[in-house]
Amino acid sequence: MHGMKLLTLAAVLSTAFAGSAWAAGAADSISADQPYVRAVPPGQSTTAAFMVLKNADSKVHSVVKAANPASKVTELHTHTMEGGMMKMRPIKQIDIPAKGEAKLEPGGLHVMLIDLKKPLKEGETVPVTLTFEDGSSKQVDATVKMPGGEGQGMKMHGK
Ligand SMILES: [Cu+2]
Repeated sequence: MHGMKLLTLAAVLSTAFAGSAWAAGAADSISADQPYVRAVPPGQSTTAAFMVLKNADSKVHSVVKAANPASKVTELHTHTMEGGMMKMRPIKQIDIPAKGEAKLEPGGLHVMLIDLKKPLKEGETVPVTLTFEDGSSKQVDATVKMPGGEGQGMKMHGK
């Protein structure tokens, strides 16, 4: 009887501890505004997801991984100027400043969707899962939209 009580108490304590640890997770501090995936013509097998990530916390958080069911590969990318040409390259993480935001937008940071499993239809939703530096994660539902007249940066990615 006595042993049972101790076990129960230990379980309650560990649950409470885990609960508070997760409550302070990065995912709880981050929100995603206006997430969308760029609609691409049939035959184009890569596209990208854009959004504004906002950090309500007083310390920096980082997206270290992204995943989605619509493409075989998902990467975090940025654009850099190389010899007067805009080029995309994979990056390890996207930092979201304390009480600040990180803009994922055409010509800048983005989540790259490589090797689409099937063509994406406008209006369709792609659930993008972002994983943060502490292992917490968040699902962001991105709507497939036609590009609003931005540049054609995606073309340089090849494939
Ligand atoms: Cu890219």
